[in-house]
Amino acid sequence: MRIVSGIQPTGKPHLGNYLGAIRNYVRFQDEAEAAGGQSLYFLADLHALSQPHNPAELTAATREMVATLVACGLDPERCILFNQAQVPQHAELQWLLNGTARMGWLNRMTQWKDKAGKDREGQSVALFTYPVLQAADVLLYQATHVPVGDDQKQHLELARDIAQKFNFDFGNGTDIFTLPDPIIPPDTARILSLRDGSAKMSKSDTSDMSRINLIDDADTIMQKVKKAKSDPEPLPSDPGGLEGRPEARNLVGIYAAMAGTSVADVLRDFGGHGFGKFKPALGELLVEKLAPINARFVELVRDTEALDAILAKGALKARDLARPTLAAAYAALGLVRG
Ligand code: AQP
Repeated sequence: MRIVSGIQPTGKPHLGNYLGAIRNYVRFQDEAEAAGGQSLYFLADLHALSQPHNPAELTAATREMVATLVACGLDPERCILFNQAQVPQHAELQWLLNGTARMGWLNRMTQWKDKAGKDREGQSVALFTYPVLQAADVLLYQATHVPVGDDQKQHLELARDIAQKFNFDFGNGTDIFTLPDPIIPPDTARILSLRDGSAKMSKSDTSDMSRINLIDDADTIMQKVKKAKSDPEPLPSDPGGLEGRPEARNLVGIYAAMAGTSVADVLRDFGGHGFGKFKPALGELLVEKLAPINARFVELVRDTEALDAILAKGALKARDLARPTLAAAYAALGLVRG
């Protein structure tokens, strides 16, 4: 079992990242260890270059993201935690895979279409080739499983297509790359924006009110939940009644996920009550569950040297693991190296 996944150090990590991905990172750190495997988690700082960015903010956000991941339960002694920029093999393998990935495949990516919108000509090349770097990120380590939220499912399918074509074209009967399987949490694969029931909660949303940041203080969390978009109807008594009510379903789903219970159980307690009663309960639950993460983050983020040391140590291990696969890819392509 080799688990690999990444998160962009852009903006502040939020509840969607936590429930869709980070919580699974922690779970699979434990499972991989128990199975005698390994887990690798990286900060996708190279991916951050696909959008206009401020260099000083990227540096600060990278350290904040390490602190957040450790505060959420990743243990750098038990998993490999690093940033792409310190492992040049990611960018190298991307270039090798650029020869295999097809323009048509990339053109079909919904994230590219959504982010580029009508201005395709004005986008960076990096935004277009983003999924090829993402394929390199996981194929480089022969990942078997990749914990991600729903929005990354299509990119992972593309990584499998690239791996399959590369193996077929250049493998000479052997598999250079393992085909990775996504691990998508069944109930929290897509946490929605608090302001718009048709959009996912996202770091890049211009409104901070659209998301609960993992390091928001108690007052801010209560305020954001209170202002979250809902509807005037009371909550139903069973999950079927949430049909066609995306905001209500989202808030109830968040409650269930954070309480470690089912949507049906939450509705058993709150069915028939309006949001005037449900929202304060949800706010308090979030404050209670996020308080330890918040406290640990505040402690960790002060020590930038310790955070940099975590990344340097992780990068050393990642570079070692990446070497054989990259060498095999170079050789398969017939590239001569000394
Ligand atoms: N709303 C979400 N619900 C469930 N999972 C989510 N993920 C992201 N948003 C949700 C998962 O978190 C991991 C890291 O993804 P990311 O760094 O791309 O985070 P983001 O919030 O999506 O960041 P951006 O910069 O705001 O990107 P866009 O603009 O694409 O939304 C991934 O596993 C992701 O699935």
